[in-house]
Amino acid sequence: MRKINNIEEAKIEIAKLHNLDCKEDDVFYQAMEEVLLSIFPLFESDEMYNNSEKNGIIKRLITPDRIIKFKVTWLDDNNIVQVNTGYRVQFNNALGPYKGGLRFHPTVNEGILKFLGFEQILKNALTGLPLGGAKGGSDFDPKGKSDFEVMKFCSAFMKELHKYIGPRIDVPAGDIGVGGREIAYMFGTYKKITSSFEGVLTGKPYFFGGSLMRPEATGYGVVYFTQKMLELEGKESLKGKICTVSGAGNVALHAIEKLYQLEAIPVTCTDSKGMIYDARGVDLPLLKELKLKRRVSLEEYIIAHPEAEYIPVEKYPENGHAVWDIPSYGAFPCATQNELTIVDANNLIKNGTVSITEGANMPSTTEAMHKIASTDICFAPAKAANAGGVAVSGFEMSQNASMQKWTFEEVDLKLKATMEDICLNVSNTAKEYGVEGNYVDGANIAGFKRVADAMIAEGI
Ligand code: NDP
Ligand code: 2IT
Repeated sequence: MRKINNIEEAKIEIAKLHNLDCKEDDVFYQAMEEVLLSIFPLFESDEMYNNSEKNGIIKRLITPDRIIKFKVTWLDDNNIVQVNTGYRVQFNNALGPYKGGLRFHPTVNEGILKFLGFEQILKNALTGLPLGGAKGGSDFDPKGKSDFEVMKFCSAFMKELHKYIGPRIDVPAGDIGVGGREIAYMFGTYKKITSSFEGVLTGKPYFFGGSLMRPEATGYGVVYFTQKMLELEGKESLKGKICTVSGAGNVALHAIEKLYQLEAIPVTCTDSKGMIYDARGVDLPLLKELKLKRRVSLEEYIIAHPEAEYIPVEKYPENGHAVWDIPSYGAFPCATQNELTIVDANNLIKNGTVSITEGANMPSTTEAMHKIASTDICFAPAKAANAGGVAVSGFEMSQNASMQKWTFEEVDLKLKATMEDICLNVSNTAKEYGVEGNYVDGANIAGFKRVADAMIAEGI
């Protein structure tokens, strides 16, 4: 197998092989480039993928099946008509129905959803479940909206989206800005329009079709993956260790919860306005109250805990984030894309961090990832480490289809086994392709092979 000597060389080879259709500075390019660099050795070593010129496998993989874009009009509490844009990127269904979350955030655009949809294809492949890849959402900002406004928006959004989804076609779920409340409103509207009670969305509340443990699944899975990776790499477990976490939403808070259950000490969390550093360990019940119930800024944490530190975004280091300069054994970026920069990577290295696990989708910049890859830090990439959320979504689909309800313990056992299997598969694949310990390449190669094999077998 021919080794890539440097990234520039690989980029030139990839560009020669495939006429890539996107700009170098967007997030979709970033996600795609990372995957293509990882899988490049396959084109050198494997007869089937070698033929990629002929079977067009890369071009087919990086081109979404379809991008649906629609207008969403809704009435705010002042009876003013508001207009947002809705999207669903149905990327690839070689392995199963399109599957992936919906993001409601003012920054949402086609490029972000293409990057998320692309990542989702390989992530879903890694779970071993029959799931294709998709992503969707809207530039609607749920912040500061009343509950009634959120309901009206969700209902208007589903009035369009319902035309394109179905339990065997495309099954959306949550992501940033979309949790149980939003999924329930969308499910209610889908049911009214179609008169059909079916598993068309996952992440539903438990009392009408949701799976136990879906809210916890991504965060718990991130920690299960980390424990297994540390074990495989011969490092000490998380027990008794200081950990830093970013984000204060669904993924971050449940990662913190699992860290406490394993007797680690999570000392930070962040939101879009700033960071909390509580050296004794963050107060999880208070965080849940502030972020999941009251939906207010983290700044209120210090009203209850004046001895903790609050650092607003304006005081972060230039091009960096204060959270990644707090010394820790394990770091868990769980907020959003590109929240861990080269400045942050240098701080994590300087402070002797042992593991970095991506809970968010693509939280590390390309530069940061390359820097970390040149050290012996154990690095768990998002598409492997945060796959627990979509795995339990898959379990929810199974429960809905068979009209069954699994217990919390049953789902937890299956989640843990799934995360450990993914970790082993990724680690073994890395070994097989001569990049032992490189979980980024291992995840990209293992995910790609599963999807590519199905695409080639299914024909064009
Ligand atoms: P939530 O909406 O529950 O929480 C997001 C958190 O990140 C909030 O604390 C939010 O701050 C913060 N945040 C969002 N955008 C930014 C930004 N631009 N800058 C700084 N902070 C920001 O989302 P989730 O926890 O569900 O998602 C977090 C990450 O995990 C995303 O990358 C998502 O794609 C990924 N993910 C989610 C899964 C799931 O099952 N939910 C599954 C796999 C991955 P604030 O409170 O101020 O808004
Ligand atoms: O990024 C993700 O994996 C998710 N937002 C969850 C997708 C899902 O379908 O559960």
